[in-house]
Amino acid sequence: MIADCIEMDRLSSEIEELGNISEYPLPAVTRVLFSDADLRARAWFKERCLSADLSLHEDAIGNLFATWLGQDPDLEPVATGSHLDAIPNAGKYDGVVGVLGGLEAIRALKASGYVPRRSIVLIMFTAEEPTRFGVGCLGSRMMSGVMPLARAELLQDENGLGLNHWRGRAGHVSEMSDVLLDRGAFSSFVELHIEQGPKLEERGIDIGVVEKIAAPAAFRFHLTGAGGHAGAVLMPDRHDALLAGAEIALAVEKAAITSGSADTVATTGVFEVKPGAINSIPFAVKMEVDLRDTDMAARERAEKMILTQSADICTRRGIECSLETINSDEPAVCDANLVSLVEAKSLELGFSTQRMISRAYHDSLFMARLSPITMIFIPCFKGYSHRPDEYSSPEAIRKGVAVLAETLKSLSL
Ligand code: HGY
Ligand code: MN
Ligand code: MN
Ligand code: MN
Repeated sequence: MIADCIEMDRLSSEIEELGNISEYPLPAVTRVLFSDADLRARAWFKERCLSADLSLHEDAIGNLFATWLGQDPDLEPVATGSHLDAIPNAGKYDGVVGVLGGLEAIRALKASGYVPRRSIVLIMFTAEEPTRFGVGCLGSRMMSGVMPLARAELLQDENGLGLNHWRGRAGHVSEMSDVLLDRGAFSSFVELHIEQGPKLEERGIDIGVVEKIAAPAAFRFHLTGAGGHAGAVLMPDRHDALLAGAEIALAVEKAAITSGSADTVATTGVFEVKPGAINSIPFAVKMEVDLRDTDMAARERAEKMILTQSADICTRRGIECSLETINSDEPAVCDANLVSLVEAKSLELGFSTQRMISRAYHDSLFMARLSPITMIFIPCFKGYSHRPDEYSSPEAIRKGVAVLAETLKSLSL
C-alpha cells in the first residue's frame, strides 16, 4: 500500500525544521516574499526536492516546479503544490502541508515502486500571501494570466520597491514573459491544505473535499482630512481622517452581515494612521479591506454598500477619499470528476469525507484557469490559521498525504 510508504517522522521533522526558518521568534512563523527567511526556505526546499530526485525549474518570479518525469513526458503533467511564504505572526502549516505533503506523497509513490505515465509536478508558488505587494497569489495569478505582466511590473512594496527589484535580488533574472502558462499546461491540479476553519475537526471528519473556492476582492482607501492641533481645534471644526476610517470599517462589517449570504466575510486588515501623535488630529489614513464570498451577487451587494457608505461618510466629514480596487476575483468551481475521485480514494482508505467550500483563497483559485482542480482539506486545531498556534496532527497530515498520493497515482496512470 502506498500509505505504508509514507514516512511521517521524516515529514513531521521537515515541518518543524521549516517552521524554524522565520523572521519572527518561534512559535510564530513569518516568511514574506523574497525576504531572507523566504530565500532560506526556498533553498532548503530545493535541497529536499533534489534529494528526492526531482528535476527543478524556476520561472522569472520564483515559482518553483519540481518534476518527477513520467514514462510519457509529452503528456500534460499532473500537478500538485501550494506555498511556503507566510504572513507576519503566522503558523507552521498553512501552505506547508501542501508543499511538503506533496513531496511526501511523491516520495511514497516512488517508494511503493509506482512509475507514472504522466509526469507529476510539485509546484511551490511565489507569494500566495499578499504581504509584500498587497495582492495574494501573485505567482499563480501571473501563471494563469489573471495578472497581466504590465500590471505586475507596476507593483510596489511599502518602500516603493517593485517586483523586478525583489526578483532580481533573489536571482530570478529571466524574462517575465516566461511566467505565463497556456490553458492545458497541466492535466489536473490538486492542492492539499489545512482547512483554516473548524468544521472538519468539530465533526471528526478526516478529509474535506473542496467544491468551490471563495474569491476575494480587496480595496485600498486613502483618506485625507485637515489634521491640526488636538487642543486648539474645536470638535465642530474637525475633519478627522481616523474617525472617517473607523466609520468606514464599521460599514464594511455591516455590509458583510447584511449581504443576504452567511458566507460573505469582510475584514479591514490594514489601518495606518498619520501622523500618529497623541496631540495631533489624524490627517491621513490608509486602510485595506478584504471582502469575500463564493456567491458573486452577494459579494457585489456588499461591495456596492461599502462604496456608497464610504462616500457618504467622507462627504459628511469633509474628508477626501481615494479608493483603489486591488483585486476583484471570480470564485472557482472545482472539477466534479476530481471531487469524486478524491472522495472515492478517501473512502477506499477508510477515511470519512465531507464536501465543502474553501473560505480562504488558494493558488488553486487561479490554477482553475489552467486546468481542472480540486483541493484536499485536513482538519486543523479549532480551525486556527494565520496564528502561531495553527496546528494539524501528524495523523491528520498522514491521511491527507495518503489521499493525495492515491489521487496523483490515479491521475498519472
Ligand atoms: O487569505 C487567504 O485566504 C490566504 O490564506 N492567503
Ligand atoms: Mn494563508
Ligand atoms: Mn495557504
Ligand atoms: Mn491560501
